[in-house]
Amino acid sequence: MNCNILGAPVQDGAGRMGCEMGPSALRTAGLVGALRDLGHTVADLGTVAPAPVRPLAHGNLALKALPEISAWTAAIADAAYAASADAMPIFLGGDHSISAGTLSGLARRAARIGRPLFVLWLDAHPDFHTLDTTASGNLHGVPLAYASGQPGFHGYFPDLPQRIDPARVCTLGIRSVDPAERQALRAAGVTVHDMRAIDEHGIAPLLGAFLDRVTAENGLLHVSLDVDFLDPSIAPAVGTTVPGGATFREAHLVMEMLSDSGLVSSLDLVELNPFLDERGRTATLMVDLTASLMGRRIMDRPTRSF
Ligand code: B3U
Ligand code: MN
Ligand code: MN
Repeated sequence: MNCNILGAPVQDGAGRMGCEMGPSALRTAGLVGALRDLGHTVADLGTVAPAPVRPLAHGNLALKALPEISAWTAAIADAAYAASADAMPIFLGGDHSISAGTLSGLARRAARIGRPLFVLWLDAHPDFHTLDTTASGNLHGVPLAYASGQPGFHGYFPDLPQRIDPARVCTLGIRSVDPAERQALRAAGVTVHDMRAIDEHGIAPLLGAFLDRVTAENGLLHVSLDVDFLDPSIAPAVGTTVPGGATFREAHLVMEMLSDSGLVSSLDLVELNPFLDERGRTATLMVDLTASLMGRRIMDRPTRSF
């Protein structure tokens, strides 16, 4: 496969500094080499250049860095559209606000190709706040709501060329949801597989059912992997740790099933804060998970295993 690597060193959407170093840490942990070892052709396209910032005032006074994130969203959307023309883009965050841009650009690409875009959101949080409902004001909490066309972004974030149908979004690993998000997720029809669902059913059947839906509609599949999907004991390098996350084995199984499916057309690696890491172990784990998604296996398997 041809892969395009693109750095998006955004940190203003998170509550603390450090995600700006995420692309460097993922490169240092050997992302490009791991992909090449698996036989992929990799182009490192470098770093998205930020768009010019213009002043923006909003009634929600808690909002932080609205002009900056709005500008990044425009720049990243254009870069994502371009990077998805001829290869599988892998976006290196940066906090999760970069996905406002990646999803926007990829939705535009999917519409151009004429195929539906599905999204698998691997995260402790659904990131389904609007500019009006976020209490923390951290804009890494809004990208999924923005990209799926929830109200209140017009005039503040770039108008979407194409929205993502929330019925084609599946969130997995969820364990921290604010009341306004809970209501909005239900109304929009987003599939939410929280940790309880994973405990009750196991992660494989939940993911398998979603992949069957993508297959049935011949969809493209974007995967957005937030470090805090993982349990903090294996992935400490994130500003918003929530206990009870995906285990090492669950996370690799998800990646292997995604690889087997052959459906994944783009990937975000987000929220890595190298300042909080322990000798690079979280960055290394993110690279290893990407390798599993891109075909690394313990043993060959003859057929799809779910
Ligand atoms: N929902 C909370 C917490 C949060 C969302 N995304 C992250 N944290 N990483 C908020 O601030 O919007
Ligand atoms: Mn997130
Ligand atoms: Mn999160």
